Amino acid sequence: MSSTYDHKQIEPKWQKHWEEQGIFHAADVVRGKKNFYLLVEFPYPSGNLHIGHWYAFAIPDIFARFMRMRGFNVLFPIGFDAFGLPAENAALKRGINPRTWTHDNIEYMRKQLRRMGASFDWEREVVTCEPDYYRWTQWIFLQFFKAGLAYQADSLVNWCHSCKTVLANEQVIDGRCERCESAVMQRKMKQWLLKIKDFADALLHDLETLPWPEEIKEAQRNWIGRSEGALVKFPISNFQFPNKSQITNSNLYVEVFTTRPDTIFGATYLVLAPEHPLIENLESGIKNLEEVKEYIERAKTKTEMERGQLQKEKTGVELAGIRAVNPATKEEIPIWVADYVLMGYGTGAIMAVPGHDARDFAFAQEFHLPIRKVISPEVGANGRSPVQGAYEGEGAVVNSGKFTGLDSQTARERIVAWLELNKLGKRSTSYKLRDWLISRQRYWGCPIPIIYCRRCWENPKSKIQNPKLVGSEIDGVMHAVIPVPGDQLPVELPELDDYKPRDDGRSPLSKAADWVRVKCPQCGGAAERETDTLDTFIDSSWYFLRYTDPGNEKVFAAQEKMAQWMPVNLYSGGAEHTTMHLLYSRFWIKAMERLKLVPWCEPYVRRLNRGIILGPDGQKMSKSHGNVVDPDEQVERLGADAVRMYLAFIGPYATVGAYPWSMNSIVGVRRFLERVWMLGNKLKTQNSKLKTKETFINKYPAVQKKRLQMLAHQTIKKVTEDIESFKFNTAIAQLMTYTNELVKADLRDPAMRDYYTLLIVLLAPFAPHIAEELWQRMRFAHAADQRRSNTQINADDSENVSSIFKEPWPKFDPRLILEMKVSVVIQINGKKRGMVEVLRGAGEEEVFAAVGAAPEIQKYLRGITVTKKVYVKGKLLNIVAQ
Ligand code: ANZ
Ligand code: ZN
Repeated sequence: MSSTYDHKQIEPKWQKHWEEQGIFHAADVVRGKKNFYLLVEFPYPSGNLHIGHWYAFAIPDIFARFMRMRGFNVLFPIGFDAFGLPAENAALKRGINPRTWTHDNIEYMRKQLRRMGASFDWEREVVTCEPDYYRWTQWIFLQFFKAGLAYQADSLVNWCHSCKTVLANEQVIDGRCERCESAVMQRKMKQWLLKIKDFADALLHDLETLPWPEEIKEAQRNWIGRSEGALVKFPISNFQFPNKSQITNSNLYVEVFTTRPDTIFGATYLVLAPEHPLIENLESGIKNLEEVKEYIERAKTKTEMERGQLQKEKTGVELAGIRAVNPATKEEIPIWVADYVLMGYGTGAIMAVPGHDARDFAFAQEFHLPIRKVISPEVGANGRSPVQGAYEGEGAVVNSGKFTGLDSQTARERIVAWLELNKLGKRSTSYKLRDWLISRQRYWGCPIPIIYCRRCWENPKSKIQNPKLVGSEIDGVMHAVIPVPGDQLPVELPELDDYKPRDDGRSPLSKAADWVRVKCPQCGGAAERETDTLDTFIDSSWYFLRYTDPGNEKVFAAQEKMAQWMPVNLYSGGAEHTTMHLLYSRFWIKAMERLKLVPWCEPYVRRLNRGIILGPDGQKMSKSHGNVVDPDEQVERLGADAVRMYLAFIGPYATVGAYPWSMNSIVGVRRFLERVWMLGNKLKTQNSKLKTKETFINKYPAVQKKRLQMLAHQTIKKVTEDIESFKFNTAIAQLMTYTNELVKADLRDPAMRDYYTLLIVLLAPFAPHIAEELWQRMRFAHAADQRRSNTQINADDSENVSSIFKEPWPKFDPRLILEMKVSVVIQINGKKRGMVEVLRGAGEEEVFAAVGAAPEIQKYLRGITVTKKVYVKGKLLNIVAQ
């Protein structure tokens, strides 16, 4: 047996062993064990694992292994989120079939993932582009459709003229196409949507029950963006029309949404979004129609993001000849069209109160519109002071008729009551959240299982048979929208010669004429398939259910199987998924729950967002910066264990930080593993030299023995608690301290073997391969010793316990833990910034790691680079940084 640490030899060996033994396969039920479902966001099969993947998978693996050793039956699955644009782009660029491209990438990544030594249950792998998976994606979609939760509507989409394609929001960078950089236009197209807005209140309400980090919850709240306010009607009083009073009493009005009805007396003009349908109705009365139309055309070139920005210069055009009446002041006010008002929010129209809204103020100044002050910051002020900017706060109501003198909150209530009484308005809630646009004019996605039949629409009987039958216009002709029957699922993606979207924006699937033409499942006549595919966020909205029952061909997952594992105990992923993926999948499960397809209304109990790993230069890793660290190279040189352990050491995992990669530090971690290895070697030789008890006792004072015992128990406690709270970095620091003490101790002590075994067991979740190797060697050495001393060894023992990961996690004895901590003063550039608690005898590394776990000190290091550290043992660490 070789006595040098050779990761190239041991890592593949144990990976093979674990897989052959099926050690990480999760049975649904294990007697006497609780189930624990640890989910990581499954990767997109881009074709090559980068350091980010390692951070995403190898670090949660620490927790998976730890939980197993603690006696849980752990499900730690993996799969591939395999539909999406890059496959299609590769197909377009290099002429490869997207399916081939995806499968090749998956194949390669499976190998890479295995080399990571993560304890995935490969038997449950889920791949979303496989028909046996997307069959159920289609099936669930159809349940939503039948329940009215999926519908079609004309929607604005981002359109790139030169690529002739619809772009996802994330493909639009600063208003330009991510690929060809030409300006993106907004274009109206018929799209499929899901009614996520119906669930906005439930999504907000249930968020409060989740023990998630507050910043994630806050981000979701903001995304949903619930605002309470009122809808108010402003009648149009166009004196161009013959009879003014008739018009005023007609139902021609502009309805606005406002959160500040208390400011209605200050509404000096109205603003419509350029897409507002009323503009078309008013055309005959608009004197400057040409100018208005031009403005509306120009607005199409801007994305909503740009339009909504406060700093943006204000543009707009008045609807000359048309005016509205402010129902509170009875004054006639102008109506403008401006792109800072968005069609998708509220009613797409606002009452502008330039005295109290910053954007309205900027606009009014630009176009010399009247600004009237109706709220005064101090209660009792007269409101006649000159206007300087917009006052957006609460205060005393002024210049507001019978409401003058009230405080703004009370006025808000009274004015809404008055509006309701006069049928001019009503209380209302608006949400920033839009219904989820799910159709994509793309090839590489899950086909939408819908068939359009003209005959069924035109046949009067079909509406009698199915009163809920919906129609859809295709090229000016109405068709019945018919779901593909369950026994005809999946609707498989056809092969194509050309994956490019069509010039008219329609999906490339529409080119597969034979596939599009289909017999109507209802009337048997000639019908055609929907050619759009589903947003890939749908594929990832339920994959975690499929992991519980991946092979099922009868249902998406059996209720009993889901009941064993769901809801997910812990979901670890990237901060970039805080709003979209997490919100979409929460909605998806709520919709399934409404349809009684699942019994719970939240999919994930706990959520953890990790940070990111930067290049060695502190910049985001990217090919153009030349700072990309290739994990395969690192594994080759230093081993998977060193890479994993270094990433665990780099910073607290549950904090969304950005950690620069350091070559020195990973080498430091590797040295630590070598030290652990060498200690094992020394221990073996020392043990065999040990002859009598007497010689040992003489050389090894009892005090020191006691100290080591305390440290051992302290270490169990610290490592256990730190892993539980995802502070893997400080757990590792503790293991380093412990190892240092073991190296210094008298190796001839028979107890040393136990202390060393403890080290290996505690190390196992972090560096599983080396730990397994050392542990197996100890076992054999132990067995050999026992044989030498003629003790009978249990033959079963060596067969059953075939892995360190079947060992129980050690327990500590609190009585043996004396206060062994010291407080070290931390200075940064000579200034005291706080204290950290470390174990007596801790080295500079451990103290510095403790600083990393102390945000109140860490914040002083943000943005500066540590150049030097001066450590006075157990007392002071001075960090020199620039
Ligand atoms: C009058 C007013 C007076 C407003 C005032 C604000 C302050 P939040 O809080 O984000 O919900 N608004 C309404 N619909 C809009 C749209 N489609 N595009 C752009 N702005 C819109 O914002 C609600 C406020 O945003 C509404 O209340 C409205 O302006 C504006 F002192 O009405 B407010
Ligand atoms: Zn039909």
